[in-house]
Amino acid sequence: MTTTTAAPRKTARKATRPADQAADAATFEKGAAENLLGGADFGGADANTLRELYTDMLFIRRFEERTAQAYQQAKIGGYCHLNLGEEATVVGVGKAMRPTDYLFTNYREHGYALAKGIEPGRVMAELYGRSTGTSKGWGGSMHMYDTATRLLGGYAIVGGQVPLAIGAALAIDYRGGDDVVVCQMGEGTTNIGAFHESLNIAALWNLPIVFLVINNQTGMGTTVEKSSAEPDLWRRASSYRMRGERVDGTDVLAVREVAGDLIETARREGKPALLEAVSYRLKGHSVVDPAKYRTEDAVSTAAEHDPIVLWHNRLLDAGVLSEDSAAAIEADVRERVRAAVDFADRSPHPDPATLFDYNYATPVAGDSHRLPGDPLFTA
Ligand SMILES: Cc1ncc(C[n+]2csc(CCOP(=O)(O)OP(=O)(O)O)c2C)c(N)n1
Ligand SMILES: [Mg+2]
Repeated sequence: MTTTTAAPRKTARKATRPADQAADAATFEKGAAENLLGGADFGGADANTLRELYTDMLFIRRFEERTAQAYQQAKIGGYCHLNLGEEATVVGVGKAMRPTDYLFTNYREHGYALAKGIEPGRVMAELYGRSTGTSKGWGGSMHMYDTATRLLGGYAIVGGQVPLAIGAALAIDYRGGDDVVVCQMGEGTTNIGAFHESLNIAALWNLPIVFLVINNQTGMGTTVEKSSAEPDLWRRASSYRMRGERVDGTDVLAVREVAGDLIETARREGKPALLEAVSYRLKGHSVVDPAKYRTEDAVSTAAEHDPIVLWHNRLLDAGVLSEDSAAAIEADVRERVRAAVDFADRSPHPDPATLFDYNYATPVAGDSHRLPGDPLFTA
């Protein structure tokens, strides 16, 4: 059932299982064509589900656009990375997970926090650095965390989440549970040592984890071809005799299907897997990046792969969405985003006295509570 293409493409579906990985590019092409959903074939999903996927993606889009605006108004501080262009992957993976499954992400995680079911007001409040936020306002954009929905962060250090995620998978296995860990990261992250060490351990120990590589084809300003000797990232799985798949990350239904397959296999058989989701970053690396290093071609290619425009048009063509129902969804989404911003704006700032409360889980002797300007040594 699994197929792939050698290069990112609109209709990419599934990559290969390890046994298939020697197959040549022609076989991949043929397989990809056979797996086209095409026309009005939505793999059996009903119209309400298809509209819900649209609504959820649009919500993340408008939330992120509003976030960029709030950042420019200096309501949000620190670094701020958006999921613009990756909404289909975020929503598709979110739908494929059980609520009790754990999610680790990099710093580009606002959409994942929403997809995991965290109240949008709390996500925006964290961005605003308010005490009602997911991390009580001390984490900000890159450090959202919520035990209730099992979002275990939000990591600013590239790849910081990867070894921690296999630790969580080991804990699940050790306790005999049937939850799964999804560990999201960017394609640039697949070149760090901890990525390879983690895949190796996960495969050796049969840990229930899916490594989700968001191939937005850029790490800050560096293209995947310039940073990865093997830019077909799903192939990295074969080094660890792990199942590797590639999916069109701009197709929400395809992502839901392939991610669901890998997550359920991990749950059932305790087998790790790697999923490469190919998408296009619609804007710069972070809100402050004007992305001047991009060619006009790259900008227009990204716009052509806007997952929301594609899904909107597909649903319109299939009669699942009308101009009126799309407008109603738009109005509802904008109202919910407005309410989230309002909640954040009305929420209090954290009490400075709590600044050092979350440095360590347990008291640590000599833990410095020094603030800038305080003397190094107290008399
Ligand atoms: C250990 C470490 N090195 C460098 C950085 C600076 N940095 C932040 S994001 C980034 C690029 C990561 O690209 P990718 O993994 O593709 O993720 P994307 O931003 O595209 O989601 C780098 C080098 C960092 N945060 N941490
Ligand atoms: Mg990237």
